[in-house]
Amino acid sequence: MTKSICVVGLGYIGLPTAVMFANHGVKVHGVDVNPAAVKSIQDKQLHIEENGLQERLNKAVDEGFLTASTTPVASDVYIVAVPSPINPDNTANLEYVRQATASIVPFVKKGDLVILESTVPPKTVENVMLPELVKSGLEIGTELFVAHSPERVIPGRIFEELVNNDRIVGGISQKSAELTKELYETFVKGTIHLTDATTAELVKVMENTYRDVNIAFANELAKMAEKLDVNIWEAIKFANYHPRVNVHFPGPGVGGHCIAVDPWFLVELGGEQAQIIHLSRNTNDSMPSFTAQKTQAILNKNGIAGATVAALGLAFKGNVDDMRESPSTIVIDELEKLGLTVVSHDPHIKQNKHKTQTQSMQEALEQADILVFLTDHKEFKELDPSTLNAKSKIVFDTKNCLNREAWEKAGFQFHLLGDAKN
Ligand code: SAJ
Repeated sequence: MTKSICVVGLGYIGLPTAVMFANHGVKVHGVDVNPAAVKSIQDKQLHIEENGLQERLNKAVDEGFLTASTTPVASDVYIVAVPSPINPDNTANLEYVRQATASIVPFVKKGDLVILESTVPPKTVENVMLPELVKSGLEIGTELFVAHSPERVIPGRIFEELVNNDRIVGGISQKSAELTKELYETFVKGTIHLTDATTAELVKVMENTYRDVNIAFANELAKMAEKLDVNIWEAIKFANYHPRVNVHFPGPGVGGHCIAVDPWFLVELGGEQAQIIHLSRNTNDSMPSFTAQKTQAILNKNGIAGATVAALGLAFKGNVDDMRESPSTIVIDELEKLGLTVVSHDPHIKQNKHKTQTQSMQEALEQADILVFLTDHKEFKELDPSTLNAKSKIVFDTKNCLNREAWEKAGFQFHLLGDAKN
């Protein structure tokens, strides 16, 4: 049975999902409120960087399986994959989910399936989507099927993970879950586990919160490392040799649209009960300022005043071009607040995305009094310090991504976040 699918939201998740179904012979129509996103798909000019996406998009469009527009079209299945960000006060903004759901109501018919992919606070399907969907006049769960099927893919490896990861599918009724499973079996090789919608919502948010809390633990230890006179990276490596221990890693902060955001959903719902979760968010949010202060301390120790800092890496993590919630941008703000001048470079981020960007890495190296590595891009790991033409011989690695020995051998004074040996 080949169904037609309308995917609402053509971003980091919606577009790869749309392309994946289209590559498997399903007729897909993509919808985005942003006309530029729609045009870029029609023209096969990608607006996002993701391994393997361009080839798959070309195939989907050329074979006629993927079309796009700014408004929904009648289909058998509707997949909602729109942003679910937080407001400035850290409460959930579910307006995009509500609007996207409302936009498909005029098209749904008996037997159709509506799936939410966006990560949302538990009870969103029940409290935000269903009140819109009942306006169709269809009976929810028997005439109109509704499920939550949260994506669990990691940017940079989306296509591999879309196929191989297990999925948790939560239906508003058993039939809703079963129909969703059947649909995703078009390309998913991992196991698809069925549950109810609220459990699926909680599971997804729990997964990201687990990482946030674990990273906060590592960051707390990194801050203590200097007093303890240890290298926290080495300590974590040793601890993780234990078969039941998996301590995550410290860094200049936690970014991205997921791990830095989703725990707030639980803080909002849990209130006083969400203590560890709330504290972890605050700990991770304190890291950009900790990084800036440490940069300042290194400069002071070297007697350098009125310095220029090269912030290397603007993306929120290695090997992606995504700057959303990137701790690097907050580190830069904090450095500027301390009165330092900042120049920046990122091999994955196009020019003029950030006010401090230089034309090239070389331009940044020529001006800076200290090189601060904020993102573990492979281009940085592969740098040969002996051939670098830099004004400064001071380097601060916040991600443990450089080969300390090689940099010291090349004459650099080497500093590592979470290491007493500085
Ligand atoms: N980070 C650390 N220390 C670590 C690991 C990560 O500081 O030990 C930082 C990274 O530098 C980055 C941030 O955390 O700034 C988040 O990066 P990430 O790679 O942990 O996660 P995301 O946001 O790219 O993707 C996560 C994934 N969730 C889990 O691994 C549980 C992914 O599977 C989800 O699909 C995605 O969130 C999402 O969309 O929810």
